[in-house]
Parts: sequence; C-alpha cells; structure tokens
Amino acid sequence: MILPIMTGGKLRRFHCTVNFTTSHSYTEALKAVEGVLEITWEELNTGHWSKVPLAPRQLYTAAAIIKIDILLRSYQQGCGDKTELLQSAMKTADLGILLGAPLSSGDCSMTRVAGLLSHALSMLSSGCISHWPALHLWRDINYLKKVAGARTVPIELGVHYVHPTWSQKLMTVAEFIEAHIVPQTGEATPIGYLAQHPLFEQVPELMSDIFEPEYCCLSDDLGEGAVTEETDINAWFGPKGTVSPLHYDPKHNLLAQVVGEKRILLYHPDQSENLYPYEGSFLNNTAQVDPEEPDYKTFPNYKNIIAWECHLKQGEMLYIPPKWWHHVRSLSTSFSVSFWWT
Ligand SMILES: O=C(O)CCC(=O)C(=O)O
Repeated sequence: MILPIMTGGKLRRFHCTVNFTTSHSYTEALKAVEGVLEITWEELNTGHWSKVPLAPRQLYTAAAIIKIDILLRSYQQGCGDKTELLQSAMKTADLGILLGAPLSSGDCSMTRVAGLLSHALSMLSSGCISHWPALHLWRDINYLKKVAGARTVPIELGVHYVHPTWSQKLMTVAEFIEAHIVPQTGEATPIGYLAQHPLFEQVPELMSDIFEPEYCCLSDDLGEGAVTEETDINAWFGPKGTVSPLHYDPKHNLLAQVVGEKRILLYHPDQSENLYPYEGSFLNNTAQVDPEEPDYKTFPNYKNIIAWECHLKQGEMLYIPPKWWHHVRSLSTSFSVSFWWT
C-alpha cells in the first residue's frame, strides 16, 4: 500500500479543506464535491474556452483537490478498491490540470499531485513474486539454517548505519538467527541486521528460490556498444525494528518483500534540499533529517516535505527509481531482496 503524505507548502491546504470528512461518510463527501465538479464542468464547457473566466476554473481546481483528498482518505481507510481509488484520483488530477487554473500565481500543485499519483500507480506491484519458492521456504528459519546456517556473514549492529553506536560483526547465519531473529522484539539489543549483503553469490542454493525480475533487463543505456552490468542482488534479513536511514541509491531498484512487512517512506529527488544531505563525498546520499523524529529547529525545510508512505507486504515488490530518497523500517521479522540495475 502506498499513500501520499503531503505536508507543508502549497499542499498543506488540501488537508485543511476537507476536515468535514470526519463527520460525514466518504461517500457523502464525494457526492457533494462531485456535484460541484459537475456544475463547474458545465460552466467550463459553455462558450469559447478563451472566454471562460478564471473563477470557475479555480473552483474546478479546488473541488478536484478536495475530491483527490477524499479518494486518498478512502484508500488509506481501505474503503473501496485501492487501484480504482488511485486511478480515479489520477483522472481527477489530470482533469484538474486540463480544465482548472492555479489557485495562486506560481501554484502548480495539480501537476505535482498528478505526478505523485502516477508514481503511486506504477511503483508497487503485487503478484510479481508469487511464483518464488522463497515465499514459503524462507518463512521457516530451520530451512534458512539448513541451507545457509554455517556461512559467515557481516551483521550490522545498532540503531542504523549513521548512529554513533553502530558497528559490524562477523557471525554465521545460524548464530545470527539464534541471537537476533529467534528472540522476541526488544530482547536482543543491539538490533542485528544482515543488510545489503550479496548472500546469493555466497549461497547459490538460495538463489534458486528466487528469480531476477525481467524488468532488470530494461537498461537506461541501450546505445550501440552499451555494456550491461550484472544486476546487484542483495539480501536484507532482520528482526522487527531494523532501520535503513533516509538515503538514495544511484541505480534502479526493485525491492521484493519475501517475508514480513516493511514501512517505507519515499521522497522525490526534488525534495533533496528539504532533507539536508550530509556534506562531503562519503555520506552525501544520506539525509541528516530523521523522518521519524524530525528536528524542525535544525532542519526547518523539512516542514515543506512531500513524502510517500508505503507498507510493503509479503509477496509485494516496490520499484524505487534512481535517486529517490527512501527510509525503511521493518515492522516484523523481515527478509527482502533488492535488485539494483542501471
Ligand atoms: O530494506 C532496507 O532496510 C533497505 C533497502 C534499501 O535501502 C535498498 O534496497 O536500497
């Protein structure tokens, strides 16, 4: 499930305008706003387009914004078919772009919303990995122990990789499972995470439980003489509570959720200045802001952020485009596989 979180700036007023949805049902609210859109539509389609005054076009935009908000709230509450709700929001945004007018000079919020919605429709896919044997095999830690238990792997220990107490330790997969996966949340401190590790090169037997998605053949550079690099396939295996801090990667990424669930916050690359990347070449793909506890005093631009929240469930796969910022928290014991390609 992906849903937009629009805070700050021009988009904040979307939320202010629709508080009435708390006391009315979404259906009633939708009916009311569709009435406004219909009446305004009549006005916009009477006479020559060049003669249509600004006010009804602005009203159309305002009503479209409210309708989108109601549709996204319905989406969030699980009221209706999720794809249909997003498609309807997308169509409303497109009509708003075609027929409406900015509510103030320089306001391009309709275009922005449409862009965000089109990403939401295309980024998350379910059913793509339902044929992977890993989906049922990896839920069994005894299977993982049997296939990979004796292999030594690097484990990240601590809150996350930019935290001052973070460290790394080598241990076998079996030791890691006993110390960090079997204990219930909170029992094992610090949290251990087998993160970004090419486990499938090390243990080819696990590779036969998954399939590289065909999307990874879609290279950016198909020119003559282009050399296609191998896809980087990494394992991310850990207990509830692992965090990959807010960062971006230069490659296309398909993140497949094989076991458990993750909450992923996503930000378009144009949000970089609101995220305060670390300076210098080492961590400049990592944000200083912690989106889970933003320090607005030190990072005031974060108030203007536009973010997407995605709950990536078992069996789903998320496409993260190059340079898109992402923050990832596991909500349960989790095993994901990432495919990075150029
Ligand atoms: O799953 C995670 O913890 C992080 C995944 C990630 O950052 C990636 O695939 O690029």
